Amino acid sequence: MQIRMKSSLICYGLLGALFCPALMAQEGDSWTYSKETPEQHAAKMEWWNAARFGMFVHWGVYSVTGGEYKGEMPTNSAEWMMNKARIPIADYKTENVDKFNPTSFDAKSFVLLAKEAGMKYIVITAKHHDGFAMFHSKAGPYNVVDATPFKRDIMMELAVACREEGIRFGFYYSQCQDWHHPGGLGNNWDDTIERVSFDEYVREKAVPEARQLLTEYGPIAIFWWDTPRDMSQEAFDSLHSVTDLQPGIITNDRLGEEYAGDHKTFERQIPRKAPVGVDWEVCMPISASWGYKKSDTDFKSIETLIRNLVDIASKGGNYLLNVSPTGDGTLLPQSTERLQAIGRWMKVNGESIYETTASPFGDLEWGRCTKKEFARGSTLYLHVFDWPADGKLFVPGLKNKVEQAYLMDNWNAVETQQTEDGVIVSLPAEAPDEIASVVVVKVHGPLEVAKVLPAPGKDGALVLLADMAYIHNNEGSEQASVREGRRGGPSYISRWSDEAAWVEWSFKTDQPGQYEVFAEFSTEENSGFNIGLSGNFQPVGVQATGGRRDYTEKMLCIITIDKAGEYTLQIKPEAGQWNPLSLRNVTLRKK
Ligand code: JFZ
Repeated sequence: MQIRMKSSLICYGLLGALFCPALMAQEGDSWTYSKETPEQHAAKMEWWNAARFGMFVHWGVYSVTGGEYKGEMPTNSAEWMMNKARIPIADYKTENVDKFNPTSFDAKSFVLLAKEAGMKYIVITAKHHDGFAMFHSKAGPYNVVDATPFKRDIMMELAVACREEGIRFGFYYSQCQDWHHPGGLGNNWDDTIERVSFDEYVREKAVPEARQLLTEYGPIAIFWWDTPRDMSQEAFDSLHSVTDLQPGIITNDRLGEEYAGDHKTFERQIPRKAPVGVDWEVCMPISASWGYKKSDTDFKSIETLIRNLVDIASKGGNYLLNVSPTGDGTLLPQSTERLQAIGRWMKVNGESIYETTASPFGDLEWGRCTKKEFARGSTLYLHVFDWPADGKLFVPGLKNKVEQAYLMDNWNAVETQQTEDGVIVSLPAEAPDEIASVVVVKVHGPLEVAKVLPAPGKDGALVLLADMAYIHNNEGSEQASVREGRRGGPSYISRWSDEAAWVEWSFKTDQPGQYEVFAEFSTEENSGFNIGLSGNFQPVGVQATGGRRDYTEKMLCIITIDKAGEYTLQIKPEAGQWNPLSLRNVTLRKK
């Protein structure tokens, strides 16, 4: 387990002075407290990183009514129903708890479906914010065995089935929000509650329940905390230490604020660029809601789901795909069909996902890439989303000698041609798979990939797009970042309010001479910054374009390039003159 602290001050506050000698310095002023050596940590994460694909399950008494309360459907994810509809604890009991009887639930077939989909682990809501335990809690009778007509310990049945089927099993547990216990956070609508302290709730319920889940349910692979809130040192420590009961357990980063856990959690969104230096996971519901919601028909297409999995794997992360059992304990056919379709794809192509690491390339026009590195060579898995019409697939910058190339689907060999700029793979006319066809390329020796720099086109114009920029963010500042354009529009750099944040692009040119520098941007106020070519800066001022969404293209300055070669173009805010820009691109046009 790792805890990352922004500064030693916070570390004293959170961990107590006693623990501080155990802290190891990191770059800057952030700190790490770890009970494991980096080697132990890496070994522990090995299965998780090899897995790449897991099932998330949001299931609770809210599922009975499919997010509906007295004919009303609050506009939110169904597991938030009690909160959004401000349902009194007593009503939630009669409307939902008393009616929870999922008689069609079968743990074995549920786990087999995850396995069929190619998922290697399951993380399920043992207790969500509503405070209801989906296991036979010893901390109180508000649980599936003691309070519902179903009377079966669902977590135990799943733990057993997972163990039998070789699927790793983990618990989601809402440790801070608990809308039922009088000390839990979040319930501000039920005035019948006679409040006790949060620490008392942690002592009486959260810690005992977590301890029970980690001692009575066999090997638990993952503990997935959620919605961290400020808490006392004692509360934090007592929750934190519970997971030590399962050696090798993996925890996410949502126990407390500033707590890094073993992996980073991205929610609903896939990061544009591969996060570096962390293990990470994207959790995402298969439809719109996490918990089963009757009105939710917004199921992601099979294409989106498979390409998401590939996209995430190509950036070195895991996909935790959420499904939502209904009140009878089954999944809707929309979910089942999708899981089975992913499973069919994984049966053929799983080798290109499991045990792979991130792509060695930048953005690829036709799709994604994953890789495996071995002692004497490497395997590249080219995931082709857009099958080339001319049958030529270009792998930019690949220098290694290709030893073998074939289609994953049918093992048919394909021809490759080595060029100065990369490798060209000759493909048959028909894509083996409409969604993602995998071309396996085995190369000799350690991977050698030349970075491919943007260069002027035939018309002498060099376009530097927002998503090609390297953004330098000052630690702790509001982070300038590349954002996806609205409705497929061009990406742009946004939230660039910090004067200390700056951006740069590398490019190459074989056409020396003078270039006019244009930018497409928007800004609400006049702004001043500096443009530099490999360190030579000149000041530039621009006028307000109207609003944040009013983009304009303006010439900013002229730069001179004496000789062919590689260069970096930098834009740095001018202190005192800077007002945030939204920047779509910078274009150099040869005069
Ligand atoms: C939380 C829960 O409130 C929600 O019901 C669901 O269980 C989900 C997986 O997790 O919701 C969050 C938590 C964190 C963020 C957004 C929603 N976040 O960091 O953006």
